[in-house]
Amino acid sequence: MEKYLENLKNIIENKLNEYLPEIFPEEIWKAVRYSVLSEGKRLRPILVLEAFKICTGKFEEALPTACALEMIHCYSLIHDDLPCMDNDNFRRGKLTNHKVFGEGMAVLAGDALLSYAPQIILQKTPSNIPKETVFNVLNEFYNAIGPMGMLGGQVVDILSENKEIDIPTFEYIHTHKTGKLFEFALKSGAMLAGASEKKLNALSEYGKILGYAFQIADDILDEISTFEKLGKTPHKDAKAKKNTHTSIFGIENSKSELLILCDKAKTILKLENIESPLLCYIAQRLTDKVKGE
Ligand code: GRG
Repeated sequence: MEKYLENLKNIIENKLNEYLPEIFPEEIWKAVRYSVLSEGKRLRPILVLEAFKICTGKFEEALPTACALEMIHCYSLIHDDLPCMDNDNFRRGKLTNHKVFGEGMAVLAGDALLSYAPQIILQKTPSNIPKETVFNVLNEFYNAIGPMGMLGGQVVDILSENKEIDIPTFEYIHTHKTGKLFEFALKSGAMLAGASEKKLNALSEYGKILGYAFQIADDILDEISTFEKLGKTPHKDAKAKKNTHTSIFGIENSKSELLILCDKAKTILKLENIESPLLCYIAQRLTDKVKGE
């Protein structure tokens, strides 16, 4: 399975390289390429491809949407690392974008990705996918990344710093800031494939739960892991007095919740007869990763 994941990762990275030009003004593309082509797991685009593959047996036609989603993820990382947000010096084992290119260029690199990613979906999705489907995917894309989605989660996260928050607010932050991109990954793959409503809903639900579980795992790893393994500075959440799953529920409860969510994600697939060793493996690996620390 790891070999299969590595192969998908290479395919995505080659496409990202192809989609990101090195043209005038060179400095912006240099900054964009620095972050996008750095060593990420490419989990979100892999999920787009897998959802499409579950429904059609192939994945190539979903590559533009998969790459666009990775570009949005990279924009969020670049902006999140800025001094006005999380103020991080390292990401993916390298200096953050603003540390290399300056704050102004890092803001613009994020903006460039935000405006360029939807064009990739529009321009590169093969013409055998109906235009109406592409339109609907784009609509979901904007829902997932904007004020109804990831950006909304980030807003509430910032407003909640150094404050005690209730559980619904905490869940809103996690399900939006992190969860919405995961949900979109599965949903868009299914939509592009013309999946039945039942299958689409089941895959979206898996994505939603996996996204929440992923953030819990990230919170746990921030407490217990190291710079070498994370590629970024650990223990930052506690220092910034952030509301994390572990700070609210305690590390052992977070670990139990993670297990429950990953089992739930796998059960959803089983109930809908969705055969995907990869989706089961991804949910399983998330829990194993935390156990292995
Ligand atoms: C700037 C609008 C805006 C939003 C920023 C999502 C987000 C909000 C910021 C990203 C930073 C962050 C800590 C997000 C939580 C999700 C998360 C754990 C991201 C890291 O994802 P990985 O582990 O990273 O998939 P790689 O590097 O492997 O791609």
